Amino acid sequence: MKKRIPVFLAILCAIAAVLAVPKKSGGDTTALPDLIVDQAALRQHWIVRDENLKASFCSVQEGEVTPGLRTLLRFTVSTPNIGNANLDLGDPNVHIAANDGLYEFATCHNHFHFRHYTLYELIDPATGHVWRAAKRGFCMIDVEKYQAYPGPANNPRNFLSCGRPGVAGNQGISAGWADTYVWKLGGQYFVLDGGDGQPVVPPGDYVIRITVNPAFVPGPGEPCRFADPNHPGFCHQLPESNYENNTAEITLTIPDHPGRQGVGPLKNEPDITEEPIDE
Ligand SMILES: [Cu+2]
Repeated sequence: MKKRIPVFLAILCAIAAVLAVPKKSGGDTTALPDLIVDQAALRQHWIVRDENLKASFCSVQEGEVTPGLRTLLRFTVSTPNIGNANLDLGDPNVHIAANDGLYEFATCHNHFHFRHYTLYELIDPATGHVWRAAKRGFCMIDVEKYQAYPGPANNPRNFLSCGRPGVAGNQGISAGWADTYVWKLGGQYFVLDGGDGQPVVPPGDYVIRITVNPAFVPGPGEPCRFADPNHPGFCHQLPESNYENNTAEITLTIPDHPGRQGVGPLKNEPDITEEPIDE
């Protein structure tokens, strides 16, 4: 008996240790961001209208849009992080110094942009033709809380600054927070009248498809930062626990003559005289 008690205790301790260790480290290693696209925000915030685009707008310069009266489809994109870890990119200056290809300096915005953060597509379901939007880069920060986040409601806001050369930024999206690009911001539009060199978008039914952290096939010499576990050969720029929930779509009808007041949930919103940019 005297001998068996310590053995029994030792076994208990060993079991407790085995149970405790994976619980702790497992919780750490499985904590990952999970980016989604807020479908409701997209559905509730779009407009087709005629707008006067100034030559001074960054989106006009970056998107190679001919200034003047253009017919646009504007829309809002919000990308919440519903995972159990922050998406933490830190200071873009560090990424630029490391030459890792994640960031570039956007001259017109005077801050750093993440490349290929979100894919904006306008699709003609009849032909499959895809139009691209005017937006060229993204600065990821915590813009607003995501009300439908299933986790704790008191997650702190951590990421607030885009950064520029010599000025440290801190980019990312905290768990429970969303980065939101409202419809008024530079580049949050498709040009429908051919004014950006793409074909004219005729009136009819279309799909807006937004994909955050899209899958891509790396080109020669391009690193595969995070391999997609379900789609061999495809890679992502950012880590996530689930790459299958990264897309949202809405269908809409593009009218023949939207006019200045416009058509869509945001009709009658005031004109944009100076283009706000993402900060
Ligand atoms: Cu910007």
